[in-house]
Amino acid sequence: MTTLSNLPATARMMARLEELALITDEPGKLTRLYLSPAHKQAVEKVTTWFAEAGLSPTVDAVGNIAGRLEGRQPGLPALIIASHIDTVRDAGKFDGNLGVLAGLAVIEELRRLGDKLPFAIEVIAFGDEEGVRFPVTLSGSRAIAGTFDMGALGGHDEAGISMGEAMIAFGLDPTAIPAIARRRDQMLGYVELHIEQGPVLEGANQPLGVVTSIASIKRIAASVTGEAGHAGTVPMPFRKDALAAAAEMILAVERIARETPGMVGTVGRIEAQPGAVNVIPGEVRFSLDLRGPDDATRETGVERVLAEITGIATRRGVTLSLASGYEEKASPCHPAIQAGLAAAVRSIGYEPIALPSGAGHDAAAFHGICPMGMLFLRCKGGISHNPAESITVEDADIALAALLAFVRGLDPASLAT
Ligand code: HGY
Ligand code: MN
Ligand code: MN
Repeated sequence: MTTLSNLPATARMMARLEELALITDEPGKLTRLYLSPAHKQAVEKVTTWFAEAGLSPTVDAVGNIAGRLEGRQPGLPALIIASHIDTVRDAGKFDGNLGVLAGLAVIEELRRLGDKLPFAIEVIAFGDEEGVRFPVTLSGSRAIAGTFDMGALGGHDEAGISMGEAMIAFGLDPTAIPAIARRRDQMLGYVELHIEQGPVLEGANQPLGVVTSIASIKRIAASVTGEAGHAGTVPMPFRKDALAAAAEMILAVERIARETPGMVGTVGRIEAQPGAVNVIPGEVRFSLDLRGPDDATRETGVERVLAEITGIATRRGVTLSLASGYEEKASPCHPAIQAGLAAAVRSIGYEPIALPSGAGHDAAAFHGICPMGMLFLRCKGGISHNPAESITVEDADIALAALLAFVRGLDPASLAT
């Protein structure tokens, strides 16, 4: 069983993860949103690491960092090993960042071993997987996959800054985005190492999982308009309390998701205006994140939620308006990549657990574009999107060994279908 624990690769990766985790927009917690000052600093740091590894890194028009290790001949189709370096607010240090630095570590090991593969490797650090700042997400991975929607440049953040304006302020040229797309013949496939962000691997007492499919996701921005009023003088029957209405809607989301096998529903953000203790809230905005293991489950669940919250609005005499945001169909992982990852996990002495991903990932942007797959690593308590997110160095070691074994064992012909 070849592990890397006696090699600097794992230790160096863990040290880099700690270093990257210090680059934040919010001192005292890890928050690194797309095109923020912290994202800029992180791009500089990761670009330096890619350059030190001899990857001639470039930063493209959406802020992706791409480095390339040539195969036996220059210009061969590339296996993309990637993930994201943006985070949610008050994030853990491994979500996304682990996949980028593991790709870098694998390339450093290949160079140390002197391996020349029958394909190139591109390691890419995407900057907008979380979609926390702007209404869309997967901006970086979709640009590489050739599916970036230029209309997304008009989406605004909470400060009213559009994505296009933020790109220009970051030093990027949005007009150059279409040129980022890789041609299909340049992409052999896509593989991403990511923490599981759930309890399955821990429950199975196994360090690694092979993802079967990535969740079907729909995000909607909801706003409820009632009537602001005096908290002391408006009798209850006369109220059009936007926050009380939103609260009933949120409980309906929870109930429908609980009743629907495999579905999850989350209201992660809510704001009430005018936000004074003695004023009946007149306006409430909240986020809806609805998911299912397949499109049918998710779409049925979304229909039920929208019907129910519309009914609540009517009954309460408030107005509900909905703005559709990010949507991603379920993305099954390529069988040959699943098989290759499972064989690699077995080759280092572990049992690969096949499991779906409830989380969205950049990998989903490559579904239908090129063969795509994901390797999951166990994380403590399945906790993620939380500063308590953690992995062990032993598991990181095992993940690197598996990813390296996958890459070294990959037959490009197996991905030709
Ligand atoms: O929301 C997600 O599932 C991912 O973490 N962006
Ligand atoms: Mn992630
Ligand atoms: Mn995440």
